[in-house]
Amino acid sequence: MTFNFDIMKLEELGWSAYFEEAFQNYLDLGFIPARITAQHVNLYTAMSEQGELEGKVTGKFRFNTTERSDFPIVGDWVAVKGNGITGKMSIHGLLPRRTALERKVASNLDLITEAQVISSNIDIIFIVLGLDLDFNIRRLERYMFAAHESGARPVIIMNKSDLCADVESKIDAIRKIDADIPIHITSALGKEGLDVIQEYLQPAITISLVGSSGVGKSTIINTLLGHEKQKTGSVREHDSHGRHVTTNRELMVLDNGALVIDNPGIRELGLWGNETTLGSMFEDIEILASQCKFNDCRHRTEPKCAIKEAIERGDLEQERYGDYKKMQRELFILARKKDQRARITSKEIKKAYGDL
Ligand SMILES: Nc1nc2c(ncn2[C@@H]2O[C@H](COP(=O)(O)OP(=O)(O)O)[C@@H](O)[C@H]2O)c(=O)[nH]1
Ligand SMILES: [Mg+2]
Ligand SMILES: [Zn+2]
Repeated sequence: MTFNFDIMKLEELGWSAYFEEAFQNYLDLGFIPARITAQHVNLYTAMSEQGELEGKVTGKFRFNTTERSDFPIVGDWVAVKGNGITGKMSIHGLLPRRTALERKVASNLDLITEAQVISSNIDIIFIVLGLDLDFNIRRLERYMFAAHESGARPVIIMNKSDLCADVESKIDAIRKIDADIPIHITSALGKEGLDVIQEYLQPAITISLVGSSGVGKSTIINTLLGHEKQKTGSVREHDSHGRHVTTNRELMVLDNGALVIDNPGIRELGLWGNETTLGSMFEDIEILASQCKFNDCRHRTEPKCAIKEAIERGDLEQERYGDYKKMQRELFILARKKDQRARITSKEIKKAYGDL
């Protein structure tokens, strides 16, 4: 028997009554819970009460899983057969996710209608923006949508304050799309503004950092860790694109017990979710729409359209309305595709098994 003083208790890894209940079915079968900390193709690393374990999903798991999103990802709790001495495990089951940050799988031909889970069982999402050339409100709206869908609490970090002279106008622009979301200004390089960020980092709280490549996510984590763990890349000055240095997601434990997930930059954030979330993000537009003369107003040429009037008065920005329409359209297409896929699947089942 070897003793590993680095072994963490389940609660320290974010375990709660929610998972305890989900784990009941596995308990009597000799499985132990483990939390996925890294993934290299199909090889996973996880932390458990037996220490760090490494292994793959079983053949049976693979065989029974049809959806990409039902495979484990960083942040997930899994039921494993594990051995702390050899450090090996086999993954037999995935516990239901308490929260999940998802996007639509990016596919060139748009043939795939599937969710990709970015990180799971997170409490807080740091949406990191670069105050240099990266600042983009449209992209932020997409991150906010994904964050609201996830069930975790979004917080905005505007990094690289040392490279921006006009921070206020950018805060104003964010306030227009969300009046309440916490916004923090930092310079990870200059180690400024990070004490406020520290307050979010509580023991057993899981935080995922998202944002474009090069905005400073890894630099922020390194600064919070107090040492260089995550590789950072320098930004080419003319286009503000960081080199892709973080290729894999990783869950790390900070000295104070907070759990932090670094992510590679997401180039394209396809919406995955439903219109209700969009409605709560664009409440002003929904309220206006309810004031149009016609119930089925499409806000184009109809008379007494509250949306058109608000745009003319300058109370609603044309651009904001445009974003709303665009996202609404994307979600409509998504819903129809999901529907179609479900129908095909049931048809396939019918073909294989007949009508029961
Ligand atoms: N000027 C400035 N540069 C920063 C700041 N934070 C990070 N950087 C630089 O931006 C580049 C990309 O940072 P990195 O942490 O790799 O970004 P990531 O892709 O989001 O993880 C690196 O060269 C960092 O040194 C900051 O606050 N100010
Ligand atoms: Mg990085
Ligand atoms: Zn209208």
